[in-house]
Amino acid sequence: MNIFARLKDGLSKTRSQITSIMGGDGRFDDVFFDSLEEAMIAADIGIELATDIIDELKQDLKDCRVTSISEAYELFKAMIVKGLTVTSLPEEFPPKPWVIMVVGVNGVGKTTTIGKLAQELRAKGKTVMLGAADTFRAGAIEQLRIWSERTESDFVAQQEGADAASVAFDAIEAARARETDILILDTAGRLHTKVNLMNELEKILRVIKRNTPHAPNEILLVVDATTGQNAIKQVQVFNESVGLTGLVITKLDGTAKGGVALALTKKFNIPIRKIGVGEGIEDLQDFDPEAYVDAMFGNLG
Ligand SMILES: Nc1nc2c(ncn2[C@@H]2O[C@H](COP(=O)(O)OP(=O)(O)O)[C@@H](O)[C@H]2O)c(=O)[nH]1
Ligand SMILES: [Mg+2]
Repeated sequence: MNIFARLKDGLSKTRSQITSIMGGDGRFDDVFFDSLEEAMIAADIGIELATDIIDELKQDLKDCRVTSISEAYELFKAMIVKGLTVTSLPEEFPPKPWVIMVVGVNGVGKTTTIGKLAQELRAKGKTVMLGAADTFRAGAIEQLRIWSERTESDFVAQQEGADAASVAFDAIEAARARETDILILDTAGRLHTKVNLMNELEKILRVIKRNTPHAPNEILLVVDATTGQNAIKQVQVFNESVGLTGLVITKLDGTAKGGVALALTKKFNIPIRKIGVGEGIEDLQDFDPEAYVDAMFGNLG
């Protein structure tokens, strides 16, 4: 199954709801608007945003004198696309290394995303190093090491329980010495408390910045699409602590909850850099708002 098909598959529930509403007999009545709103809320767009979208749609229908459902459908989708700010990962520039720090709570797919990203960058001919600054579990270090082998990337780690900031420091030094193009740092998602976790991330940041003022160039938060509205809380907390430059939304395969991409963009205006649509090495995509909105909201044709 190709990547777009997999994304569509996950979002099929929302899509069939919306197409059946939009394929109705064409009256813009309360039933129409209510069912559209419900379908959006079921897709995890969030009540606030769904209500805003409906209000804006009602206004647009009036302003544009739209009378047919098919025109309303296009208007609706264009409105959604417009609301999605996206920019792909910037091309790296000197001095080397370009440093990407990856953060997020446990289990969202950080390490897997790093592996996929390394693969993509290697395929573009870049040299990549992975730094295992998630020192919380030996398993986490080993998992990243395996990805480094699969992607023929360099690997820097210390033992389980080591100071994460010290690993980050070593990795940056090694990447500079080897003139590596891109260093990607994995980080922990679970310490004993949220305060500990944020302190650790802030310390990593301080150590990186002191050593290499241009870094990190990117701080990506990975969020799991299936966690729903809880993702909003995660973005808020990590953004306050470390200042995010981009989001990666994972597990969009096999979820009907794709609306979270919209909810996050609307609330934080942090660009979605990548989306994850499976566990495999090739299952990382650029976020294409039009393709995404088509996958989520369908087509009548
Ligand atoms: N279906 C699916 N599974 C994913 C995706 N990304 C990661 N996973 C799985 O999620 C689980 C946790 O991933 P991991 O990278 O270890 O998360 P971490 O704790 O944030 O580093 C693993 O079983 C991954 O294979 C995705 O896009 N789709
Ligand atoms: Mg991990």
